[in-house]
Amino acid sequence: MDTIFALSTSPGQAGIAVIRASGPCVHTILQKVCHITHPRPRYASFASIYDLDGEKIDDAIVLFFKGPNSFTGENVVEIQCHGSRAVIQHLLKTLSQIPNCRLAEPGEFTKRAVYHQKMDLTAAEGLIDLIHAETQAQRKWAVKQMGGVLQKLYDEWRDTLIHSLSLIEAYIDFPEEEIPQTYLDDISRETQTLIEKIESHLDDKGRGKRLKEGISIALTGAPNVGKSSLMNQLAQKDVAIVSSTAGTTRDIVEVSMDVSGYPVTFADTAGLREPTEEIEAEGIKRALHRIQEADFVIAIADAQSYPHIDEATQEALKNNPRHIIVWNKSDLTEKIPHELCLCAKTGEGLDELWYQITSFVVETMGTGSEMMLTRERYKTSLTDCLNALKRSLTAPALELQAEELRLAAQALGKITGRVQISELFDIIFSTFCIGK
Ligand SMILES: Nc1nc2c(ncn2[C@@H]2O[C@H](COP(=O)(O)OP(=O)(O)OP(=O)(O)O)[C@@H](O)[C@H]2O)c(=O)[nH]1
Ligand SMILES: [Mg+2]
Repeated sequence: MDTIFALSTSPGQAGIAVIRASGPCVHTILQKVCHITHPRPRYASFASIYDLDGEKIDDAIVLFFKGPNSFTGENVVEIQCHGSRAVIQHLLKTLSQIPNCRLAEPGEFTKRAVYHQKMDLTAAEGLIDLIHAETQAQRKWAVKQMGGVLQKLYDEWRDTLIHSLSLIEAYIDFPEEEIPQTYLDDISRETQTLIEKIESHLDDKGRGKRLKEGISIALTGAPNVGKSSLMNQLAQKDVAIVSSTAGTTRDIVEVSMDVSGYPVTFADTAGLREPTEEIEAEGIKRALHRIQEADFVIAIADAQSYPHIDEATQEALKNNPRHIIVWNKSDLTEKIPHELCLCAKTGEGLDELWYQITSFVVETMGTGSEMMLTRERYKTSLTDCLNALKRSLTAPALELQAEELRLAAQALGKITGRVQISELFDIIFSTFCIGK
């Protein structure tokens, strides 16, 4: 097996850069580059590092991890050198000159960790998510997944299945003995319980998807009511063009924000009306689509026309029951009691709107203790498992029941990587960055 190496910190200038290598040539690297012949595992050594011609590259801190007690399960060395482009470039070039050493592919360190059973696939995916986490809720769930919550759950379910399966198979192997009815009843009961558990687990109300992709909130209303002005207030920057010309916004303008730790994408859209020309018509078409797809819609109306809301907006809101109405331009009229009023020009009333937005987000995402299904592949395999379990309940023969239970166990094993699935490995690890 090759020894792989990569820059594990982000490229570019920095105080310190970490270059990591894993594989059988780690000792050669320690000797030839760090001039260390007897590395002490897990101890930081201050060492000068050299290229293969003996020219000093830099001073560094060198850490050696002896396999299997390392991230990848192999021998690993981490070189913490100074983070200049020149140092990094020269060190990487030097490592590439050592026979059987090559630059790692994206995610290859973690891939090796999975191969050496340091973690399962769900934990590895938790790690990918942790690296990409931008909000606190994303970080919290990623840490949990990396810690093995999903693995534990799926392994438990798989063990139950394998237990049932082994009971049945014992009787298949000895057909002269009839399987006692109480065994069959127990297996059916266990299968039924598992079906219920998986069904409730699968129904995560889209939380996992939203945690990963963001909760989508769309702004809508007639032209000129102040959607773009409100967008700029929410974003606290000038992201959308504001003008007194009706029909200014055409393209969807998106801004991603962190709301109570959750990722939220706000979308400013074209004002709804009978379009005056082709481009506006396209803008409105996109707006209507976004309103329909959004998790939550903020409809803006002009406080001066209270309580009238234009037809087009009313029509659009029928397609999305999760919406609130905000009366804007409150500075131009008397206060309207019991309504959410706003002045998007000055930001007055924004606190109340933020309160409503935050409440929606927190309600949608739950208390934080729920399981999240952040990947489609989990859902696909869980559904396969569920279907096989259901089929097993009505299987006309013991052999067929066993086959369905085997398929169900395999589907669960596919999530954690308990079965041989090298093509799946490639898909998952290609989304990593190099050096992890
Ligand atoms: N007085 C007052 N004027 C506002 C307020 N909010 C927006 N406006 C003005 O209303 C006009 C339209 O604002 P926009 O934010 O561009 O409205 P819009 O809904 O995005 O309009 P379209 O993109 O054309 O659909 C601008 O002249 C804004 O300055 C407000 O609260 N009070
Ligand atoms: Mg606009």
